[in-house]
Amino acid sequence: MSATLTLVQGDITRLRVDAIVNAANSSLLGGGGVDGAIHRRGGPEILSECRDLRASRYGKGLPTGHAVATTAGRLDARWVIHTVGPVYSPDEDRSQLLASCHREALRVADELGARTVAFPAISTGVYGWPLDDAARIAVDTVRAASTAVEEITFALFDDRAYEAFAARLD
Ligand code: AR6
Repeated sequence: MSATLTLVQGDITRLRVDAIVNAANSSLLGGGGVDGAIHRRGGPEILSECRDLRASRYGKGLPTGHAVATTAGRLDARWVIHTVGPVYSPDEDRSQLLASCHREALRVADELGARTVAFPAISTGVYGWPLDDAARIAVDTVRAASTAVEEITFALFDDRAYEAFAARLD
């Protein structure tokens, strides 16, 4: 059975879901954008688990397109699933890496037993991915994924992102 897709406009850190996906960077040690918001609102427990991951499985950092879970700290979620989107390049097609972020995040969600998962628009901020194309990749990938997750929510921060994803869901 495939998951129901829902769009909401607003701050992903306000959602009550089993798992919130973070558009992180390889260091796993925080940053700006949605990553900064998740760490700020979720509190220091998340960073502490990220540091443990860097000291163990991910000594060289989390590779682009991969995903790993930590606690969600004080967020209204059980887990944060960190994934690293590709930086957009006009010269090189990195779509498979962006698709992989979505697939891997859902694979980790399945391992955890998460039934409701929220994604931000990965790579569309600092990493520069054009919104329409990112929406196409994100929606098509989660639709095609085989997962036990029942509800996937895309949390879009502003009107432009919301409209790009809404156009893709029609
Ligand atoms: N809730 C939902 N979406 C948000 C929020 C929020 N609270 N805040 C921003 N967005 P970005 P990236 C949107 O830059 O492009 C970080 O520094 C934002 O409007 O957060 O994957 C990391 O540490 C945009 O549409 O992530 C990395 O270094 C989308 O989230 C780097 O940025 C993604 O923007 C990752 O860049």
